[in-house]
Amino acid sequence: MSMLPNLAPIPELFVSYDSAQKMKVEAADLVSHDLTPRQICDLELLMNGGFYPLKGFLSEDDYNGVVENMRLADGSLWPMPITLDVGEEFANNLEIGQDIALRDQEGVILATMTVTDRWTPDKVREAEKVFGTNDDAHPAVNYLHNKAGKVYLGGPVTGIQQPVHYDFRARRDTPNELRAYFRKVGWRKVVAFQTRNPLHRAHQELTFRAAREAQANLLIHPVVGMTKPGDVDHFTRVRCYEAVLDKYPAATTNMSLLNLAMRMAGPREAVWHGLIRKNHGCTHFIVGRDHAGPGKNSKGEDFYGPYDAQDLFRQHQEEMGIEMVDFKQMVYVQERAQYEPADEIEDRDNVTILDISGTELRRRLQEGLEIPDWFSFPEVVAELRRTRPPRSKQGFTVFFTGFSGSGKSTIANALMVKLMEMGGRPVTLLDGDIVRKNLSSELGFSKEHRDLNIRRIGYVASEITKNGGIAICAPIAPYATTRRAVREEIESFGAFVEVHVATSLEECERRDRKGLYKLAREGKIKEFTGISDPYDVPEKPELRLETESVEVDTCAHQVLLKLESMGLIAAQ
Ligand code: PPS
Repeated sequence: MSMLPNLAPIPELFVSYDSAQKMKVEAADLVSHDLTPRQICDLELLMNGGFYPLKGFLSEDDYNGVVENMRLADGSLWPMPITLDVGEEFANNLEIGQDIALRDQEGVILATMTVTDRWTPDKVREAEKVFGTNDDAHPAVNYLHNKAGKVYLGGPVTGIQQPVHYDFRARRDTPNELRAYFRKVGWRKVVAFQTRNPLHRAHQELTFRAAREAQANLLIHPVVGMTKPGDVDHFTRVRCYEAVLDKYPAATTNMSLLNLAMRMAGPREAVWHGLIRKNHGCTHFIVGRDHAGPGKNSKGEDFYGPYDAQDLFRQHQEEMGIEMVDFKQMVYVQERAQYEPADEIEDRDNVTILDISGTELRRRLQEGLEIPDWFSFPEVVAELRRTRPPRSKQGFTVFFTGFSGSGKSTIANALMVKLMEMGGRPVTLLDGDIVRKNLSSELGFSKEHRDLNIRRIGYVASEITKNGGIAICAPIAPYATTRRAVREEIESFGAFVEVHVATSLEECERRDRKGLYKLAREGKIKEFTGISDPYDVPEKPELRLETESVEVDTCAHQVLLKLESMGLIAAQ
């Protein structure tokens, strides 16, 4: 990677204002690609120099080099494939050399791209090389296999305008804006702190110490693009960060928001984060334990070793031109009423060391329990409590799945009236048949239509959950990947309780309450679940209901008990 003189402007991909106005008009005639939320984040950092030295979405040669050995075709270090994934049909209708318009989700043209490359990637290889796994429990592997388009397009990008952000505008800076700011205030050394979580006292202490050790100023540089599913939303986090900023000595520290779509790729992600911060004019970068870790794999194990990210960063830091400050884990020593680095406490046996894990913090927030002053700042706790009221006051979704005639609707109805009897939150039933009548009347039973149907249900349920209500869904929902996508959408707002109504196919067919199984066996209904169409049995539902020779009332009660054990409703 070529080195830029410190704090000189970094090359951007934008054209001048006048050319942009002209291009906007001309680009209206081009074939358009509507960017996904992740692609919008990538495009923003491509255009503003955050992803320097990239000049566009990766070409096939660059992609192969990045996947295999973290290098572009010209040898520059770059650890993360930045690719434009599209559907096969769209890709097949393009000519190589053709310009396309890249639009945001409202249709605004942000850039054009000359398509120089089109290829079908080997996604299994990409996942293995970049993320070290093909386990779908890894968010980026799941994205690659289940969300990203089949074909990649590569080529140089010409920037017309930045994606528009209406929130926290004053806190968003391009690399050149930050570079100019550092020049203006005379910050020669800057330590960047990457985060996707709220900051508590331990973080404040460690960032402060990191800056002091490096004799540098501090830039809190949180990610507000896409983070890990289930994270605290960025609106809440930014309000929390604002409160913590006041705790640093005046004029030593600043905060800027980064619209990055994280991949949670651990070691490779750390190197990527370092390059991005170098581009933003920083000289040092804090890398902690399990940096950008994706959580546990499907066997309950960590994807990466806790210090793999630090090791990989260390190997490349000279070439990158940004120095790592390794994270000291800070713990609270009660007798001395202060935070200290865990590895520097010599009188360990004679002092009381206190810590609260992320899981424990979530539990305390969920249950409305005390969060001590030594752990966080009162302003931060107040913000978190505002956004995350105790579980018994949050919205949630109960998602029944099972064969036609398994008893989903009947149990869902019984559950609905029991919840309404208890009161407190509005309850909406999204039963399979009702939805097909009101929301999805044009849809049939192909895989594509079933997915669309379930995604619509998921969307409505997520809105209900977000706004504090209870959504009860009762479709067949035969595909595990679609159910998982809905779970992810809903879990960012509240609990998702999957209930597998496990009535056997034989029993459903024996009951045949609507006479549909008979018709399906006679071939008069095609693509019938269980007969001529697949059903993925849920592997780990929150609850599995056996319905044979069990009363409906008992089944509904079992769901209530589950909800109670999850803290979603008060004890019966
Ligand atoms: S899906 O797969 O989740 O979109 O299905 P869903 O919307 O729940 O609709 C299922 C109801 O439609 C009737 N029906 C069929 N089911 C499965 N396969 C085929 N081909 C089919 N054709 C019609 C059936 O009565 C289902 O009702 P339930 O309530 O599940 O018994």
